[in-house]
Amino acid sequence: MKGTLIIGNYNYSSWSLRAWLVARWSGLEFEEQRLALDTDQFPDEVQALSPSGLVPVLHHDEKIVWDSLAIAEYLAERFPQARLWPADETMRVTARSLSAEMHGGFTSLRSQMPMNCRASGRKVKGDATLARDIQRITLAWSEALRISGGPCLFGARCIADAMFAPVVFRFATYGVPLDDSLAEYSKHMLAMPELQLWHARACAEVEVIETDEVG
Ligand SMILES: N[C@@H](CCC(=O)N[C@@H](CS)C(=O)NCC(=O)O)C(=O)O
Repeated sequence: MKGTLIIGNYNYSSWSLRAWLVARWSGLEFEEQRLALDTDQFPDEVQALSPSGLVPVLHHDEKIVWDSLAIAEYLAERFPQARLWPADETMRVTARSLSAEMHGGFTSLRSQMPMNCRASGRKVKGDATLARDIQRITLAWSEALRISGGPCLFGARCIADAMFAPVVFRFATYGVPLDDSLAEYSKHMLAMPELQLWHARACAEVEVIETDEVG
C-alpha cells in the first residue's frame, strides 16, 4: 500500500524533514507532494489535504495522519522491523522524551534560527533564551552519545535523530560551535544519503521566504 506524504519546501520546512526522514527509514513506499509554503495558494491546497492546515501530513491505507510526531509513531507501529525506536527500554524512554521535548519546545531556537538548509556562514547573535536552548540540546545530545557510544544519538538511527535533523542543519547554517563528539554526530548525520538528498533538493529550490532568511 503506497502512501503520499505531503510536505513543504525542502529548504525551510523542518517539520516536513522530520516526517520524511522517518518515512524513508521505515521502508514505506510513498510519493511526495510538495506544497510551497507562504504562497497565496498554500491555504487552499493544504486545507484539502490536512485537517490541521499544516504540513507534513501522511495519507496511507485510507488513513490520514498529520503532525510529524504522530506520523513517526504511526510508522513505528506499522513497520516494527525498521526499529524506529531503540530496542532497549531505557534508551527508548529517553529517545521518546527527547523527541517530545523537541516537538513541544526549543521555541527560541526555532524562531531565531530558522531552518535554511542551503545557507551557510550565517551568524545570529540571539538572546539568552536561544543560548539556553542550544545549551540544553547540546547537553542532551552529549549525554545520549556518551551512553550509546554513537554514531547516532541512541546508537542506530531512530526517530530522535529525525526530530533533531533540522537542528543539525541549523547548527551547520549558523556555525554553532560544537565539541568533538557533537561535531562527529553532526558529520555522521549530514553524510547520511537521506540528508544529502534532502539538502540537494533544498539547493534546487528557487523560492525564498524572506522571514526565514536570517543572519
Ligand atoms: N506540530 C506540527 C507543526 C507543523 C508545522 O508548523 N508546519 C509548517 C511547515 S514547517 C506549516 O505547515 N506551516 C504553514 C502555515 O503555518 O501556514 C508538526 O509537528 O508537524
